[in-house]
Amino acid sequence: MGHELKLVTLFLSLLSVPLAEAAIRYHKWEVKYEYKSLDCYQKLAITINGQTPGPTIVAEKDDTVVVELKNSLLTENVAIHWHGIHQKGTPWFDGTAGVTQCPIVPGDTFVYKFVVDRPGTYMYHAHYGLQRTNGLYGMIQVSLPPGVSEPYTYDHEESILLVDWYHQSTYEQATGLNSLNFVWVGEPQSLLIQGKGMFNCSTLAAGLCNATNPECSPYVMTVVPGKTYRLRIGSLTSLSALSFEIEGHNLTVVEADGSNVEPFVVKNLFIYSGETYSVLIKADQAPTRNYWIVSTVVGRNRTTPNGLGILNYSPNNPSTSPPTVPPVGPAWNDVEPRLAQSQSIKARKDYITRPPKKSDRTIILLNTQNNISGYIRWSVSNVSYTLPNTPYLIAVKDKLHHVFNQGHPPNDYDSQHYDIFSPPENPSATTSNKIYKLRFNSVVDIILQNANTLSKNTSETHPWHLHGHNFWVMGYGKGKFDIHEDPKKYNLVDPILKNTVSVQPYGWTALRFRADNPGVWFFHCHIDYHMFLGMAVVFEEGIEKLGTLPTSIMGCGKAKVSDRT
Ligand SMILES: *[C@@H]1O[C@H](CO)[C@@H](O)[C@H](O)[C@H]1NC(C)=O
Ligand SMILES: *[C@@H]1O[C@H](CO)[C@@H](O)[C@H](O)[C@H]1NC(C)=O
Ligand SMILES: *[C@@H]1O[C@H](CO)[C@@H](O)[C@H](O)[C@H]1NC(C)=O
Ligand SMILES: *[C@@H]1O[C@H](CO)[C@@H](O)[C@H](O)[C@H]1NC(C)=O
Ligand SMILES: *[C@@H]1O[C@H](CO)[C@@H](O)[C@H](O)[C@H]1NC(C)=O
Ligand SMILES: *[C@@H]1O[C@H](CO)[C@@H](O)[C@H](O)[C@H]1NC(C)=O
Ligand SMILES: *[C@@H]1O[C@H](CO)[C@@H](O)[C@H](O)[C@H]1NC(C)=O
Ligand SMILES: [Cu+2]
Repeated sequence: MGHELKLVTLFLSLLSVPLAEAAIRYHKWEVKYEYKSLDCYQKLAITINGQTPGPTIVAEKDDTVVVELKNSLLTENVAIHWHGIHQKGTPWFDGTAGVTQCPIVPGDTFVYKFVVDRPGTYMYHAHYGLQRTNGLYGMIQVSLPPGVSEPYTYDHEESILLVDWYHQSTYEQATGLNSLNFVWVGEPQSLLIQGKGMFNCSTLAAGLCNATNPECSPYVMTVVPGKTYRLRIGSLTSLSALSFEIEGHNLTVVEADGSNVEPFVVKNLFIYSGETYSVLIKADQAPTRNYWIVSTVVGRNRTTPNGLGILNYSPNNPSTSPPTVPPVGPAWNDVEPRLAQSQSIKARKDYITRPPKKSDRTIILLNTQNNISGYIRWSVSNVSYTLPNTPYLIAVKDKLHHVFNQGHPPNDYDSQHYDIFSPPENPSATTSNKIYKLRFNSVVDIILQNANTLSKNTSETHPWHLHGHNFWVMGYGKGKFDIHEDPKKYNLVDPILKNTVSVQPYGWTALRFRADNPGVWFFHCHIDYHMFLGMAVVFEEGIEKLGTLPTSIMGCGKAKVSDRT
């Protein structure tokens, strides 16, 4: 289980004078359902080799990661996405069912093989239906080769994956969301820190919830006084935006989605689903006691109790609860500090990659909800997204034009007249699986324009994640984007390169990226339930540059292996 072979291959590097080595990081995973009591409440969770979160993939820049994945879910397909890994030259291993591959059927083994070409903190997670919500996820740490160092120093590092946790099964959730009698999933029951939480079992009848189950205990991070720690923090929540803090310790933000950040100090880190950060903490507080590690829901009127962990200063002592009342976290509805923190994330001096000064194309994506013949959907510029059952990568490459809607999705909604502060006037959007074709190597601007949902005075926060690329975050604003004035305020000097970014209620966020990665790429809200309800688009670029597709990604819809041999 989880064993790792290091097959070393040598190649001559032009940059470092001697020989550099790139290794193959081999993992053999079995994915299956198991009963777990992660927050004391027993429910089925999806595990990798018995664990959730799954094993952390540790690699060095330019290593090849190989994951041999066996689907032992018995009655469910699976696919795993390598979040933040660009898959240059291997778009078929992006792991997005319906976009880049057919899902892996029960009993089958699928081999993912890709190069991790940039150092940083990344993640992996299921990308099939609502499967991620069941615990199929983990972290990827890509370090620099020996002899090369980060522009900051630390003594130790630790990965912390933050999620929210529901007691209801995803089958019930999916059915409720997809019914004429719409049933919303509500707020999560718990927040887990590195897979651990503490639900208050005394609110439930005895039986399934058992606070003395040894599996259920708070996450503990043990520190040595005086040392500096790099925390690689990732969020894969299904719904919640979070605030993360460690009582009595400031966090120095140094990395975001794999890019070096001009360091800044915060008391609490706001983190949206799909984002990763590295923060430095110094164990410089009184070592005679322990401190709370806290995650808190923000952006929604929370009912979920804070997730609690323990920073343990006494390596030889039991991890006792701190003597204090845990910090309550920031107010859920105060957007200002969240926006301010997003805006303070800039590329680190000496590590700046400047964006092109102009883009070739601008696509405005209006974020709202629609009511399609009684079905509640999220929509993007008046389209609720659906996935075809023949993956796009195969359909586009093989010119199977009949398997998805042809033509262009909207480049804009009616941005002149649309009232973003009111529920949609005509809420009957269309469903479609059309895709955006981007000219290879062109520079594309995306404006995420947030608007009112179907309910009065309501606009939600959405973290958007782009597969296959990083984008520059050009700017954030409030209200309606002004296509003539706002681009003048773009940050052309030191914008950060990220793969996930949030758009705040009634606000906009502008992104720029170069369409230079041949393949078909998902761009979607990283809230699982929003994506499930249509909050997504797909980009295609340079597919003619790709060689033969591997047959292992085929075998569903009209993607038949037999057609190609
Ligand atoms: C757990 O719930 C019970 C019953 O509602 C309540 O009395 C108790 O204070 C709760 N405990 C905590 C730690 O919140
Ligand atoms: C709770 O778990 C403990 C330890 O596993 C066990 O001894 C106890 O019987 C369980 N209680 C219930 C109500 O299941
Ligand atoms: C955290 O930073 C604030 C603002 O810079 C400072 O006032 C405070 O003393 C710092 N706290 C600790 C524990 O270092
Ligand atoms: C948040 O929820 C609480 C409890 O349901 C409610 O009393 C309060 O009015 C809500 N706040 C807002 C701003 O909607
Ligand atoms: C959606 O539309 C149906 C009519 O087709 C209506 O009965 C229902 O109330 C609407 N729901 C919402 C949330 O607007
Ligand atoms: C959205 O689509 C519906 C149905 O096709 C149409 O009636 C409506 O005008 C469209 N709204 C906008 C803002 O484009
Ligand atoms: C929505 O906000 C406006 C302006 O703040 C207010 O006048 C109105 O009463 C609010 N409506 C609801 C349903 O809360
Ligand atoms: Cu969303």
